[in-house]
Amino acid sequence: MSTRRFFVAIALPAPVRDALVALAEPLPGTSWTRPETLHLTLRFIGGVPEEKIADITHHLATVRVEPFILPIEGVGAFPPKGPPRVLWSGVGQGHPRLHQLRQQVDDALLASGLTDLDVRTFHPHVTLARCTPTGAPTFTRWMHLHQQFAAPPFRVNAFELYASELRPGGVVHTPVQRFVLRK
Ligand code: 2AM
Repeated sequence: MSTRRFFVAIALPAPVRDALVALAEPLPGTSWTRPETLHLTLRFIGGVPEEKIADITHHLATVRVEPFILPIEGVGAFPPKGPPRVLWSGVGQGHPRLHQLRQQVDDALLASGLTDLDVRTFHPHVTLARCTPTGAPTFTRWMHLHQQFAAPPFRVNAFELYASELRPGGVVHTPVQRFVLRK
């Protein structure tokens, strides 16, 4: 039985992706996200059987959140201390509709029967790069250089369910279904 991995995310419009791509530079041990796969994950689902997807999309379609404006800004690293594994850009404080959206997505997934959602705090971010733990001073310089970064704010009109597959050329994200935001 095929079990692709799935996740729910906000797709980023081209001007935001362009601004994020401009943060990339050759850094030791660092692999930058391909522009077409930049996204803001709302919830990683993981591997589920394909026959479960209809139920998941049925429940995700019940989400009711008004469209909202989201500025992607600032940069940081996971973990916040020690050698970075991930470089990201975030969303700053606030943005209650983003958190409302995440909560409703979780509620929908739970209602569809998924029980093992990760309980860690939601840190909304766009993963820009993954790093092997080398060159810490270089990352400090990069983060300092871009701490005032701000992508053009954009209107979140929808969210998407994606399938993620590891192919020989790297990870491929395929949109499965788009859910338009509405009250
Ligand atoms: P992130 O890069 O924004 O942290 C699809 O794999 C997306 O789901 C990834 O880009 C990742 O988002 C997120 N994700 C969260 N937990 C994950 C996990 N355990 N394995 C893979 N991806 C995960």
